[in-house]
Amino acid sequence: MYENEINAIASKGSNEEIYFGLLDLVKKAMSDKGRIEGKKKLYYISAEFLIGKLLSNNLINLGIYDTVKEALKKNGKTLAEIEEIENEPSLGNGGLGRLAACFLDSIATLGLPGDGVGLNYHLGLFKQVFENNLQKEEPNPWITDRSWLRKTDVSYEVIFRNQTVKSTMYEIDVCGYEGKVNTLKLFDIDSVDEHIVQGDSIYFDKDDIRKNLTLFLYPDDSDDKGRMLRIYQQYFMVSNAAQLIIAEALEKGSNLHNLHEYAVIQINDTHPTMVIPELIRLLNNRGIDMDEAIDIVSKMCAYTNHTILAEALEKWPMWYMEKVVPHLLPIIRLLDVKVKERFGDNPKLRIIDDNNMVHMAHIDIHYSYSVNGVAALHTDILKKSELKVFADIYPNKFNNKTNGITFRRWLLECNGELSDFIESKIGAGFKQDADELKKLMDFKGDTEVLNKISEIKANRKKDLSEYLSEHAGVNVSPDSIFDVQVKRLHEYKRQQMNALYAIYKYKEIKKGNLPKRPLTMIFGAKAAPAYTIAKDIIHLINCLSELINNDPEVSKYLKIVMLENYNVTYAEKVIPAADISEQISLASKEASGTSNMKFMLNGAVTLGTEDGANVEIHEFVGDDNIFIFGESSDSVIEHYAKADYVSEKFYDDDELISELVDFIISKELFKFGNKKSLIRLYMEIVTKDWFMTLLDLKDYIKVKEEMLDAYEDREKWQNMMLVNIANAGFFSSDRTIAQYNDDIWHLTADK
Ligand code: 26W
Repeated sequence: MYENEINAIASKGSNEEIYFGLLDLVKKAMSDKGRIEGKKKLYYISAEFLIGKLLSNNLINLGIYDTVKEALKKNGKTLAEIEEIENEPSLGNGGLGRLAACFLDSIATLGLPGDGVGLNYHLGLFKQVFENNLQKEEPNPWITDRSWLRKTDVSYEVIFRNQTVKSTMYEIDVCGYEGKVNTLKLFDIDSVDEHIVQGDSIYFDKDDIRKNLTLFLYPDDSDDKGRMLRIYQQYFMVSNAAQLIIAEALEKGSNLHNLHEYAVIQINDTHPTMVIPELIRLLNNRGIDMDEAIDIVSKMCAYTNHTILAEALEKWPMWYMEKVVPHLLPIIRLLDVKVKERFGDNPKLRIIDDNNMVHMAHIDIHYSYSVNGVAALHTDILKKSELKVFADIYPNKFNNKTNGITFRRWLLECNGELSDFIESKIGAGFKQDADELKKLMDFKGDTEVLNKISEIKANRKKDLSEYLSEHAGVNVSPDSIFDVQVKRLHEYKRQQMNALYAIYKYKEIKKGNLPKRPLTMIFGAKAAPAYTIAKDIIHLINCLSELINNDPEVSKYLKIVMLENYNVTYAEKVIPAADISEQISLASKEASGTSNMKFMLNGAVTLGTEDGANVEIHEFVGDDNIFIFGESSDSVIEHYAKADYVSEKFYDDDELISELVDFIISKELFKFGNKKSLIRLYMEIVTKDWFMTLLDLKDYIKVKEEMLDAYEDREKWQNMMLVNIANAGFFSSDRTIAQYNDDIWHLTADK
């Protein structure tokens, strides 16, 4: 299909001409496919959609990827160099945003009518640059004149306390794998002005909503103005969503009393919560009485919880909402009163607490018909502890939907060689039915297959090494073990524990205890701009990297790489090249994790705690094909309950621990670093360590050493790789979405 057009485009002179030629062709091809239609439609509302670059993904889903690659090859080009032209939109932080993108792919692939709804942030989250080993945030513009974004003439009025703004809706087509098309709808206002941003920083005047509303994702919320702007953004997002939902349903013949037969809303974390009172308000304005409006909306909404960290469960002061969206307050108060009428005045169940804070998750739980966690352990913890009071009164609302990833991007696209090899062994069926990967288990012990898998891994490691030497100015040996931790920076994810391991290894090498094989430790992480300790951890890793990589005695055996501005594009290069997948969060804190699934699918072996989806990965691959360490979630939860974890005791009582932690404030490291930052981090670990790094540190070192030894038994390791790939099928987002649809959405497409 499209062969003549593709050949003509591929023979154009410049990469730019080729890229834009393909862009136009793909957009046309997608419009030829037609939309997925159905009476009832899903609206997946999310503050984040971390969609990554789209060219390759769209080519794969349209079935013209190989044709394009061939045509380019004939002209001496590669798709990778053409795709360099495309900007990656940074419309998310990490897991939650990337999950939303994987879900859109699977929803379209399963042929279900469902659109994403979010915001068109002009400058994204931020672009991370390192200066003096410190993280600096710069704007990350991504919108260009010709792109995947399509301006529509859909526009709504959104009412704030002191002004009314007009929105503009943009669309990006989302093509299913060999399927039809849904859309991602991103709302914006025309008056946004990127010039109000000060130079190369992320600072801007937070007062002028018309100019700043959709500038950045999560603008700094360390002051009232920043937090207020978030409420402006959230309300803008959901008011547009609500008006869109009503307009589309009316067009399909709804009388609004039956709106729930036309629309279902998945609320992605608490950020879109205000869609509940907003929809109630709009229905009420159209003549539906309050009780009925509440009933209709409750039958339309389903809520996904992505974290049990208290600081992420949003609570907004009433007076903020009063200032931004006063018209929602009567409804929120009414929702609160109704809770009291039904369940008595239980402070744990209330929407508005004694301090006049509005608990967004409580609105979601009371007024949605489904509440789900994102991995078995996470949902269990929600039901048994964090949200127990709610699970007791609404036992049937709670359900689990273990996260998944799209295999189109995370195997077919990022590791075509592995995908092709798998196909040559078990056929192409796994592309539609990921469970078929199980057939690979027949090849356990088959030397030819194992060697090939290992050779493909070596190829990805070479690719990454070349990329890093060209783009990051660092040389790493593809023969070393690639040990990778890439994820948002947060203390609970414990990048600091991995950094303490680097210190351990450095000291061992200095002592003459040389490893059997060199180790390359790769990190990638952005820290939230106002999260000081997270930035200190980045600083530590950068300082260690400078110290170790420039020490001729040590760098033969150990290298530390901190990727600058880790994003989806980087992930696609790093994950296929990994030998070790670091999933070392404090048990009970990582809701699911999704990079753990991507690593597994690409034949890396997990080094992890029994946390999030690691638990399910462990169950699938068995004890022999994963390296587990650390205290269980039950005992961690007990430590918190009893408040009996004292990091200082671990520091005082254990010589190795204190030696490693002390290195953070050593003269060696001060040479490369900022003393204030390193001392602050040191103090945090010794006197606070809220996420219990020192609790698991020694077990972590022990198991990591065992893992490095295991790598030397090449055949055993290769079998582990195979078992991991073969058992990754469950973690396809096609499975996750099929479960959402069977249990929650109940969508069917028109034939
Ligand atoms: C209130 C602002 C805010 C915004 C975003 C707080 C926290 C966030 C996180 C970035 C949310 C997030 O990404 N959670 C992750 O969601 C993934 C998908 O379900 C899970 O796999 C991760 O475990 C979870 O941390």
